[in-house]
Amino acid sequence: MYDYIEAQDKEVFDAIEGEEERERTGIELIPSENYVSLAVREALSSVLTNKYAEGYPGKRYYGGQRYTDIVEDLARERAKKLFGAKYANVQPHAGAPANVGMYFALLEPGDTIMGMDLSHGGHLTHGHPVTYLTKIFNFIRYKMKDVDTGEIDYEEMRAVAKEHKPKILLAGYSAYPRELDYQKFVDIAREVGAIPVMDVAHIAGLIAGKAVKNPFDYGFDIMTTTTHKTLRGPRGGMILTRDSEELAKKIDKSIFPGLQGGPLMNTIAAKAVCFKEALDPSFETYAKNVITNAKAMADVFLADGARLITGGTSNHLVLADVWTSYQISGGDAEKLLDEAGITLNKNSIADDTRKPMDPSGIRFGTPAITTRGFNEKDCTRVAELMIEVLKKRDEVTVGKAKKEIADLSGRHPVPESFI
Ligand code: DSN
Repeated sequence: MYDYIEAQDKEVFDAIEGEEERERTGIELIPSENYVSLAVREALSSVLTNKYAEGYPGKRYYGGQRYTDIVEDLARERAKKLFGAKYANVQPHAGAPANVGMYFALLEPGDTIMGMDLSHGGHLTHGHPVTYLTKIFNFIRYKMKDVDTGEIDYEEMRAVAKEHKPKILLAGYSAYPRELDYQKFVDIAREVGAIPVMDVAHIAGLIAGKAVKNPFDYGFDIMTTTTHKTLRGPRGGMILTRDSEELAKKIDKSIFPGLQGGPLMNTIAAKAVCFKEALDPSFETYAKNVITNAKAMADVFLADGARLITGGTSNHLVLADVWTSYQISGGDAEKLLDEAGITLNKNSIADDTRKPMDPSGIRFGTPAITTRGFNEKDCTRVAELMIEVLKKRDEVTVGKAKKEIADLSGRHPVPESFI
C-alpha cells in the first residue's frame, strides 16, 4: 500500500510501518480510538484531497464540483438516515471545530453555555479555562451528584440553569461511562429557554448501532460528533440537526464561511463510506459487543474491589481510580501497562486531587478490540492481566503479561479488510 512513500521518503515510510506494526500487535484500549476499514482509508487517500470545494453541494465557490457534490450529498444523506436527523453538516474538520462552529451558530459573545464539569467527564471544548472559548462565552457547569453511581444532579442543574439562563444546555462527555437522562435535559432546557445540544462524539457509533438511546428521540435539537471513535470512520467531525431548518442554516453558515475554509473532500468521502458501513445491520452487533466487552472488563475490576467512577459502565469505556484502588498514579499505570503491550490513557477523575499530567485515574475501552473480534472472555482476561500488572509491577509479571497479550493479539488479528 505504501510503495510510493517507501521509494520516495524512507523516514516517513518507516514511521508509518512502525505505527502499523504497533497497531497490529498491541492491544488498543484508548476508548476514543478504533481501526477504520481499508475502504475508509482508500477514500482518505483518494484524489478528492486535490479539490477545493468551499460552499455546499450546488452552491460552491469553485468550478469542477460534479463529483464532490455527489460525495458530500451521499455523506449527508447517509448521516441523516443513521441518526434520524433532518439536516447534516459533514464539513467540520474534527470534533472541536464542530463544537466551536455550533456555539458561534447559536450564540453571541458573552452568552452562557451550561455543560458537564470537566473532571466529571466533560470535554475541553465544553468550557475548559485553557481554551479560547472561555474568553468569548460564559460557561457554567453541572456535576454528578454521586460519583459512585454516576447520577447527575438534575435538581441542581435546574436551579443553576434557572438562575443563569444558559442559551445552550450541553450534554455529552469524553470520560463518563453512563447514559444520561435525556428527557430531564430537554425538559430543563425548555424550561429556561436553552437549546438542548448533545455532543455524542464518544458514543456516536453506539447510537448508530442502536445499542444506546438516541438523544433526538427525546427532543434534543442538535448533536455534534466526531466520526472516528465508536463510529469507526475517518478522523473528522459532523453536526446534525433534528428538524429545525433555521438552526441547520445557521450551522452551515457558521462552519463555512464562519469558521473553516475548503472542506476536506477526501475525508468527507471517507465519512460517506463509514456511514454506509454503519448502516449495515452487522454494525448493530458490533455496537452491542463493544458494550458487552466493556462491561466484562469493568466486572473484573469491580470483583477485585477496585473503585470505578460511576460504579461500572453502560457504554464503551471504564474510568478506574487506580490511585485509590492500587496506589499507583494514572501516569505510572499508563506507562506500566504500555510496557505490557496495552495502550490506554491516564485520566482525571471527578474532583481529582492529583494533577492532570499525572492524575488518579486510567480510562480504557473496547471499540478497537471489539473490531478485532475480542469477546467477553478475552476482555475478562485482558482486565485480569491489567490488574496483575498494576498490583505487582515487577519485570517478571510485566513480561508474562506482555507475552499473553501478544498471544491474545495474535489470536485476534486486525481483520484483513481493516489493515
Ligand atoms: N481526545 C478525545 C478523547 O480521547 O476522548 C476527545 O476529544
